[in-house]
Amino acid sequence: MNWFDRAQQVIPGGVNSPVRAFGSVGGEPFFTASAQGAYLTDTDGHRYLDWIQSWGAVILGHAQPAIVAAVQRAAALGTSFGTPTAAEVQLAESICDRVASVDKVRLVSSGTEAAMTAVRLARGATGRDKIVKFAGCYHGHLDSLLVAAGSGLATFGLPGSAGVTVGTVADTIVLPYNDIEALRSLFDDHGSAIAAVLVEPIAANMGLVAPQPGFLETIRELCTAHDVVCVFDEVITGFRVARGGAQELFGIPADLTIMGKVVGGGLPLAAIGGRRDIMDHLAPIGTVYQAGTLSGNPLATAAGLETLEHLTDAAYDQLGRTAEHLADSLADAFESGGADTQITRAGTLVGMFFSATPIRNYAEAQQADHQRYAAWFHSMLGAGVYVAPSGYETMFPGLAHSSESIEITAAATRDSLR
Ligand code: KE4
Repeated sequence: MNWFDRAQQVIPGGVNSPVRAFGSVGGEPFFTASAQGAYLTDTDGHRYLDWIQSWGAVILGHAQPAIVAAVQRAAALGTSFGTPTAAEVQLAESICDRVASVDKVRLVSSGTEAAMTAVRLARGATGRDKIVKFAGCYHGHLDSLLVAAGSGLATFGLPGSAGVTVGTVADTIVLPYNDIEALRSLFDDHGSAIAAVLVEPIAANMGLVAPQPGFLETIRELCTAHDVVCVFDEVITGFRVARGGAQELFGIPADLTIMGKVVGGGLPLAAIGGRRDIMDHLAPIGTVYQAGTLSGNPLATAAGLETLEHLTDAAYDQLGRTAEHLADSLADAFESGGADTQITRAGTLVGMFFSATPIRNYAEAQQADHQRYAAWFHSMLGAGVYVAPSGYETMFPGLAHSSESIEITAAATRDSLR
């Protein structure tokens, strides 16, 4: 059965999310039949060592027995009630316990929904309109953040997708990531009109790009000085790069935090959390409307609670060691093959670019050799190793990855370069 041919008859592009179609690297996507630990098995029975782990939504490894059991137990008690449940309270308490800057939490079903809520909430709480984001950062597919990465410094957003109106992005300002000067001059000119600055504290949607020293600190300083809501999008970094996410790793508190992926344990759950004085603007006690039929769903809260239970200090130590070992092994493998690459490790995330020079922002990420990346991707896939089907993504080392996983990956990389 060629599932891709069949899928394209009834699903646009044959996929339910564009990156899955292998458009950036070419070729046809495999269809996964099952997964276990660090491995995916496709409908033809091929096994792949999986460094994507559902784009970071899975961190304990696929089909982790405690997660499966927790979801099975919850399902047997009913799949959705549309009423409050104790598990939602327990998950919100667990998030507040981990992320120091989060006093209150609203659970939703996707990172996009959490980002959309953050934007509306920041505008409602401040009475201001402007939203600042950084080129190359992705916060989900909400209209107001689907803006083109403008050229030059502070550019007012231009629609980044068909169907997004000029008016929708007229209040969105796009800056280059890591550009402290552009940030300062924007605040000098427009500080009092800005509702929020949204940033991925470690950028992982333009490839992996770490914040330069002073970048996040300057965002924090300027937001405080101008009463602007500082929003960290920790959908990828949250509960992954440290127990309390990037905020703990860098020691910089946000005012609002967008969370997702890990906190849902692989089920549809995301969250917006932050300062009580901001969060209390949300309906039903505040005037900023937000809602969701499946928000705080019992299956997802069961998977999220079980996942956080397993993310102990020892787990973070292991994730850190795996990330360091993977980064070092990849660097050695590429160097041995004479390839100019930048291997980035930021917290427990590992990324790579085919580039002779470091990558600090989206414009530079676009200059990396993405054709060479595509060739690497396919030779790795042929060797049974699944890395991101785009050079603008990253690798997600998890608890199911072992030294053997890394040796297999390094050997396949050396072979791909020969
Ligand atoms: P979702 O709406 O896809 O759950 O979350 C959107 C989102 C928000 N913020 C950050 C930092 C994100 O990385 C994402 C989604 N990440 C992509 C992978 N880079 C999801 C993969 C996909 O689009 O299929």
